[in-house]
Amino acid sequence: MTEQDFSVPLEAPKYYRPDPSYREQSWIGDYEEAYQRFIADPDGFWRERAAEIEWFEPFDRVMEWDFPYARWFLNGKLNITHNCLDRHVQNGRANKVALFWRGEQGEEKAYTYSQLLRNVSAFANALKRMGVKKGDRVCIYMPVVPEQVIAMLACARIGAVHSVVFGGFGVNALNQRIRDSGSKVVITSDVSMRRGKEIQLKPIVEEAVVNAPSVEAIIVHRRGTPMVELHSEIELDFYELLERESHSCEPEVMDAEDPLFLLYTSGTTGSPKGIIHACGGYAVGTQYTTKYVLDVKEDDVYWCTADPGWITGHSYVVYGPLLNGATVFFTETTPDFPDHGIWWKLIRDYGVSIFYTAPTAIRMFMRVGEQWSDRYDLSSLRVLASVGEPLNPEAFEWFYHHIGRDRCPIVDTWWQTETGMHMITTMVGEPMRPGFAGKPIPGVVADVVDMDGRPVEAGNGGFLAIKRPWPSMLRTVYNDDDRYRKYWTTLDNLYTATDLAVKGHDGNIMVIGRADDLIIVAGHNIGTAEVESALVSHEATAEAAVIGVPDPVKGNQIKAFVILKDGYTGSDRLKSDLRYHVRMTVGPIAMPSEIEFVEALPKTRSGKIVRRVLRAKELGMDPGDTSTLED
Ligand code: 6R9
Repeated sequence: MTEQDFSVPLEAPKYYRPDPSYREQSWIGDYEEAYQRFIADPDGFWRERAAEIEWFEPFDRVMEWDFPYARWFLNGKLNITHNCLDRHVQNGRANKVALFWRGEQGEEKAYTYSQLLRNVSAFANALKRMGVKKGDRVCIYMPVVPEQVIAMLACARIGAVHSVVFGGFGVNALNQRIRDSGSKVVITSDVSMRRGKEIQLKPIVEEAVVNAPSVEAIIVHRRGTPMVELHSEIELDFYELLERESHSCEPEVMDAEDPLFLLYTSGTTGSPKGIIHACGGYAVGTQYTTKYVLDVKEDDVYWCTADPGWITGHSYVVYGPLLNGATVFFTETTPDFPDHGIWWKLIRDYGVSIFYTAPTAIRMFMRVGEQWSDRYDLSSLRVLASVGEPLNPEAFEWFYHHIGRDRCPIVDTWWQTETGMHMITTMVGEPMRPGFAGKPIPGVVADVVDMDGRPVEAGNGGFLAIKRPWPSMLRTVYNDDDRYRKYWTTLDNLYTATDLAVKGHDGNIMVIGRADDLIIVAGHNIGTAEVESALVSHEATAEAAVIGVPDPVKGNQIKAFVILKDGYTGSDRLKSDLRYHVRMTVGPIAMPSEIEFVEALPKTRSGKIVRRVLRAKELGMDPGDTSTLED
């Protein structure tokens, strides 16, 4: 890739500036100052962050770097659940609500910190009694219910390594993950709820364990009506187990480098990778970023819409907020059921003050129109945040005006399953530039580099790379250390997962998307996200995906799939409008040669468009494994 392949739009950058009170009252304060303090003494910076959690035994060194392996907080001993639960119970938060949960049918549950601790301890005792020991893998395959969080924390309490599999995956995906991890126990629910219907999970588990000899028991959280029967010898009831146990369980003393969990990434090619995170570094990284990036305060009601089955749910529904003693709201409710106003109603009803969601959800709300959110008083909101995909400027503006009501900062957080915590963002209180995620957070050294790992000039594009280890980085890929090493060897000793990005003249970074989402047209590299963003900025477009289709002259040409907003109908006239619009926004080289209007786009369950499937369909090829896609 040459440095001229990307360019920042030529117009003067547009910034949104939060009220100065945000910066004054934020945990981070002045970003530049905080960043310089980190650069002056990186180990000292992380030592201070590590002092914000409790250690059973202090560590004797902050970090040891033996390329490409880093060890953090050496010989420190801790348990993350002591920090998520006991510590708060002992320090005046015993009766503070830790979890507010709301089901699809309107049912509600709340757990105070002391109630959550008692449940986690009892379930941890049950796992122990079944013979689950430190280091054993436990697969958790559940819907978004409090029992899922209890199961995760109970594993962490006794040092078992949880492997959460998103409850929307099918038999093959689940089987592959159970076998790769060698899970000893599978914890599931009989059903999950989706738009008023019960989806049976238990039959999926039954099939997925058939050729998984490591599985000794299946624990079923029974919630459907009528109550499902437990058949085989190895099936046990979640609450029967929990209720006969004592409510106190000493946390296992974990070394900082012991594995905390593994989580499989939704790779676009190859088998899924089991990303391993370590106890100490992950606790420090998620505690730090939840506090300083999302600016969580004592009285906040915090809602992150991710499923705990993804890394965002691990770090920013479960561990990060609980490490900070926050009140977490979460729900099984999809954003369109019973209608498109439900999320805004929940924000109003629970007084949510920090709201963290994904661009795909925001674009869906844009598509149905702001009449749904306009109905609700959203004045409790203080901070908005986004993750998962580039937040294109149109989605930024919509989120800012219609949800934040021109008042709340938007924190667009770039990070990955592999990074465990936020890496690049615009800190609360700093000027926001739509389309740009922002700058590396204090603690992170990142840059946009060329193929040889050399920083590109401002205004140019390249690979997003991390130059210094960080505490919550992945430690390896389970059973596949070669794939771990590849993260560090692709770009000459820097970490990359080949996201493409552009470095702005103001130091802000615009993330374009994964390099495999790149189309080369007549020798020019064109990021699919750039073209899609242009299409979405047209008034008629709700969502768009583009792919490369082979062309004898140009190598590739661009084909676009477009979902129109309600009220627009596809016509040839509109097609040429859209092509002209892309030509004017990105340039003639990015102009799609073909546009097809569609009703839906293939997406992963976490909302990422899977262009590979569109491409395969277009070219009449086998789309490969589609078991991980949305219906
Ligand atoms: C946290 C998460 C990681 C990939 C990442 C990038 C994309 C995530 C983004 C973003 C632009 C953001 N991504 N956040 N792109 N702006 N704010 O999503 O983890 O599921 O592992 O995906 O998602 O391409 O490399 P994960």
